[in-house]
Amino acid sequence: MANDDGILGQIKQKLVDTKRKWSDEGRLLTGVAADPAVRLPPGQREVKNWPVLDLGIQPDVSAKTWRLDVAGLVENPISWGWADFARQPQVDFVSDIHCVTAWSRFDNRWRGVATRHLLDLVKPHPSAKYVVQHSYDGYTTNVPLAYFADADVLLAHEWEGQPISREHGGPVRLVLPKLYFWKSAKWLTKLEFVAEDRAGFWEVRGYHMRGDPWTEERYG
Ligand SMILES: Nc1nc2c(c(=O)[nH]1)N[C@H]1C(S)=C(S)[C@@H](COP(=O)(O)O)O[C@H]1N2
Ligand SMILES: [Mo]
Repeated sequence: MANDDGILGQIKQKLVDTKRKWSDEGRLLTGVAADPAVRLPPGQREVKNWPVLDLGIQPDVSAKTWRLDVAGLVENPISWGWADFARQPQVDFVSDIHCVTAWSRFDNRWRGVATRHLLDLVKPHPSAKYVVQHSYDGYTTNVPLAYFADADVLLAHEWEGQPISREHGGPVRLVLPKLYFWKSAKWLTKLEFVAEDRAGFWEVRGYHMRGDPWTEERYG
C-alpha cells in the first residue's frame, strides 16, 4: 500500500503486530458453523458499550472540509462536499456491529445515504466487482460490490440521532452490517470501483478478503 510508510510511522505498531499474530495463529476461530438466523455470530460476545478501534490516529475532519470522491469503474464519477451529500435522500437503518476482535453491539440506529442510491447515480461499469474504501487516516478496506450494494449499507453521518463522533469516524463512515466491522471505513473520503479484488490495510496483514462473521471469515 502506497500510504503504509506514512501511517506506520504513527500507528500503534504493537496493535498491528498483535492482530497479525492472531491472524497467524488463527486466534478466536471456533470452528463452529453458524446459523445466520442466530443473531450472535460464532465466537462473538455482546457488549453494551461501543469500543473504539483505529490505527492510533483520529483525523479531525470537519463537515466543511470533508470530501467524498467516487472513482474507478463507474460511468459517472462524483466528487461531493458536505452540501452535495446532505442533499441526497436520507435513510434510517438499525443494524448490529460485529467486530473481528469478538465484540458485537446490537441495535445501532444509523442515518445516512444508502449505497444503493449512490450506485444509481454513479452507475458502476459491469466489470466492477469490488469496492475499495479509502479514509482520511490512510486506512483502506476492500469489499465485494454485491455486499456494498445491500439495502442496509449506508454512508452514515448519524448514530442514535447525533452526528457520528470523531472517534467513531465522523463526519461520514461506511456501515456494512453483514461483514465484520473492519470492512466499514471510518473518516471515509474515497470509494474506488475495481474489477480485481485488492487487499486493504488489514487484508494485507492476514485478514480475510470478504469477512463474513457467520462463517468466521476472520483470517484469509
Ligand atoms: N479509517 C478507518 N476505518 C476503520 C478503522 C481504522 O482504523 N481506520 N478500523 C476498523 C476496525 S478494525 C473496526 S472494528 C471499526 C471500528 O469502528 P469503531 O471505532 O467505531 O467501533 O472501524 C473500522 N474502520
Ligand atoms: Mo476491528
